[in-house]
Amino acid sequence: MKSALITGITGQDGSYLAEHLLEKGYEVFGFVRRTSTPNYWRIEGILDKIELIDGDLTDQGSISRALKECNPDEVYSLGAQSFVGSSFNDPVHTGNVTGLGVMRLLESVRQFNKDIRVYQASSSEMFGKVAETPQKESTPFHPRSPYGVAKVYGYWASVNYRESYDMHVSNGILFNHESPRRGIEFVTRKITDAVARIYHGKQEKLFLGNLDAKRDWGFAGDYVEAMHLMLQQDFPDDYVISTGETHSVKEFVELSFGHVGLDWEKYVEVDQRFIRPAEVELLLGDPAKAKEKLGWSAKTSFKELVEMMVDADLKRVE
Ligand code: NAP
Ligand code: G4F
Repeated sequence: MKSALITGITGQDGSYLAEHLLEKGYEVFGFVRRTSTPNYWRIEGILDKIELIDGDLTDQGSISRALKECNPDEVYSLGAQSFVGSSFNDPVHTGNVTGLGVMRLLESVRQFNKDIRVYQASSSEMFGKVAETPQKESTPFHPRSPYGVAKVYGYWASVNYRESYDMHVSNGILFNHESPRRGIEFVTRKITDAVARIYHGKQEKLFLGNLDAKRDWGFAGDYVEAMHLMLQQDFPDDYVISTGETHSVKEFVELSFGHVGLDWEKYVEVDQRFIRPAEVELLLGDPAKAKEKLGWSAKTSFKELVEMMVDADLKRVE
């Protein structure tokens, strides 16, 4: 039986990945930080099937101890301060967790057992002010936030450990992926939650920032399959994971309100508080390499994703 350690198991992707690996017969361990109130809502259904190990990505000793405790075949490095908006307010903390945290993990793996395969959760935010469209593995990086800068550090740390120590470390350059388990601060979930609350008479307005930003949005459940596939390859590599379609925030809004028969223009207002100091205007990924080498492609359409999220929030709010 194979085993895997997932950092960030309490997050959106960690929860889907844990379920996917359990289905594949893995023994699954999760690296979790202590919080005053446990936030296990996403992994509630599998708590009796996984083992949680305490630690924090800012604490090298805790990472090394976790590796010794579970001795995994694979490590999935998903733990991060992952919200771009907050990274402008806590840039140093974001750098410490999202950037240096990756280096700590890689170094602990190298010292403990360099044959452990590692997946690094890299991001399309690294492309930032995009040099070309669509973005592919060879597109130069130009991050536009402290989060993006930290992810570029984690990306190159991963490449460096692969080249220096011959370790099996792969970067998944994932474009935005969403689900009913998405954090409420991200724009998609903020919209679908508001649609449900407005529909049920519990909210009057939805305040948003830049409605013209475009993203390549996919479903998180599809994307975790690509993470696993990367670690099953003979050689480590870097892969863009995306749908190959881009849509604006406004389109997401229109479709979400339209799904419950509401006219979005009556409810949505632009609020300067949600405009970022620097914006990533357009992301569109080219997933050709993932399709060719991993046999992976996104299964869920944009419309299916929006409707899945609105329906889940309608049910929850009701
Ligand atoms: P998420 O829901 O925000 O989850 C982040 C996870 O990291 C949570 O489990 C969180 O734990 C954990 N974490 C935060 N700080 C930590 C620390 N100091 N020590 C240990 N764990 C810590 O993010 P996600 O959407 O699942 O994304 C997973 C990864 O993929 C992240 O690295 C993200 O940056 C990257 N990524 C995401 C997307 C996307 O569109 N979702 C796209 C590209 C890349 P708590 O529950 O305790 O907060
Ligand atoms: O949903 P967002 O906050 O996601 P963003 O910034 O694209 O980052 C997400 O995707 C990255 C992959 O590209 C991940 F690496 C990262 O961890 C995270 O998961 O914002 C999407 C867009 C932005 O252009 C933002 O300015 O929506 C725009 N937006 C407009 N109004 C808003 C709002 N974003 C948020 N969060 N809240 C708003 O009110």
